[in-house]
Amino acid sequence: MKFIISSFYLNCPVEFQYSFNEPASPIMEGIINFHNHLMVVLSFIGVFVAWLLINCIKYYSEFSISKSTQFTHSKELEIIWTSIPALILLLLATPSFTLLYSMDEIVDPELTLKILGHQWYWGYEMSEYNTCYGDLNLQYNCYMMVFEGLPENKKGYFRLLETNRRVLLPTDTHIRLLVSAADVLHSWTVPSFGVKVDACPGRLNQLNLYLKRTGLFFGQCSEICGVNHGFMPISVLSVNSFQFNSYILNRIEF
Ligand SMILES: [Cu+2]
Repeated sequence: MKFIISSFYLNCPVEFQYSFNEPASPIMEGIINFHNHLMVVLSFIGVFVAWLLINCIKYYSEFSISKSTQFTHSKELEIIWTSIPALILLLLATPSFTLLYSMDEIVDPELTLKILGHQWYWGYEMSEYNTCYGDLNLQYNCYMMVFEGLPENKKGYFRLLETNRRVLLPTDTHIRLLVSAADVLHSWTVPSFGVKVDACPGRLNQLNLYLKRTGLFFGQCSEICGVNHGFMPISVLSVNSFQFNSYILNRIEF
């Protein structure tokens, strides 16, 4: 069973895209807000520095000696140009660290998804259901589907982003991601979730994920891992928790 809805286009990269994908988690909303906040400050600094530079060229060049000969040093100016940037950095550090530490916050998770990076596909496992319901096959690998392998009507499918099976996740649920790798370094990344977590062999990385809306989300391995690094995409389908449970228990795969 495959979902094709045009609004899913919001969650994957599109041609000439110059902004972020639509956020699906509070973390990504925080990242976008911080980015917007940062860009305002950045614009003011950019304009101010350009203005300073132009003025310096204009008034302090070797040809306009009248002003530059009289000006050698200024203690006041040095205090100002040290303290103001320090103050700006301090102002930016506060929201930055707040966001950074909120990402590390682990809320008591209801569900754990184990992610294992391989050369060159992703392996997934969800053990909670296995212990409750025995033979549910919730350990699977996701390989990229080559364009030729996509269903007859290719409309709505994304080249180099589709996988043979999609990772099913519930919305409004605290999910724990446990990420590791079997061979070399990989990185499990989904831009709409604001998630980029390194998969290191011999090491387990933990991350909290909370999805706010349903949708089909795409991501790619983001740590160079070999020749097929660009061909191990991630596709996640999020549905509400009621649907999630019924799909899992009825063994419906996406
Ligand atoms: Cu890779």
